[in-house]
Amino acid sequence: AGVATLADTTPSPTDPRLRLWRGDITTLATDAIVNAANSQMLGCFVPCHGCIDNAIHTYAGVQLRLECARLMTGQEEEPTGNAKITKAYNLPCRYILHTVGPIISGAVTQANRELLASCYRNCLRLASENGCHTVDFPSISTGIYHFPLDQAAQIAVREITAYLADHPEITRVRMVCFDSRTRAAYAAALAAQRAKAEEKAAREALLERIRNGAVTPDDRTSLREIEQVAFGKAPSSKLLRDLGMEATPEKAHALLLKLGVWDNQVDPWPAR
Ligand code: AR6
Repeated sequence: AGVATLADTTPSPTDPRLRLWRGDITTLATDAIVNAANSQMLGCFVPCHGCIDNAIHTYAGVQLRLECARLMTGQEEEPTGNAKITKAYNLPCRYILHTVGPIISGAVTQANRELLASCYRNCLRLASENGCHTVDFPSISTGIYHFPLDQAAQIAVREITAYLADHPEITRVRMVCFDSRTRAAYAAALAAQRAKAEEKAAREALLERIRNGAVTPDDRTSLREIEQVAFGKAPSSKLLRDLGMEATPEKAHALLLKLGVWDNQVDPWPAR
């Protein structure tokens, strides 16, 4: 009891270093856990409050509040999206990364999304700079700050995956989901990411088969289907050559449309 192993986690289908786990972040022996803080960065002051900031400060001990106060000397507020690092005192992890997520009131704006993304990026950057290999995130901003859970999950999964792709020094990121609703939202975000990755891979493989003149009977069927789409103009001869489809411009045009190389609204062929 009270001990979590990797066997308890669900790996991301696109990068097994990213995992989901349902539980309490203050129990984890890891290099760094992330705190969803407020802009004062001194911890929650509401007794018995259910927020993560309160749990982390309670279990880390009062020394954490003192270190935070020292870090905030001469600084009134921590900007949203930034991150600071402290020791973890009585917690079993080595460090705490404190970040302030965006507060949502009304519709989510692009600025809100970018700030949430930068919370994840800045925490991971700080983790790398401080020699951390394993990092555990809560679902930032989706509690008291009211960021819609599904959108927040997509942003978190996207940012963490993108960071991992360029940073092999981070060997494991765990998304710690406190309740089943949060767990379900992050599982759905991972599934959506996998579907997107599979679609992209399938598209690239089809393009490759066309270039190599190795179109399969299944490809032919889908090509026939898309030939039914009406086209006004023909694609450029260079693109056709690149696709190895010089003889059938309509097919190439239709195929590229289907492959999402351009969308229907945009004229892909400026006057030649
Ligand atoms: N372990 C993991 N996740 C937790 C834990 C825990 N022990 N406790 C809560 N969560 P919130 P916010 C989840 O409200 O929305 C504070 O008062 C929780 O279920 O803690 O970023 C700060 O001082 C939810 O999924 O953070 C700020 O004022 C997620 O953590 C404000 O709350 C975030 O919920 C920050 O709001």
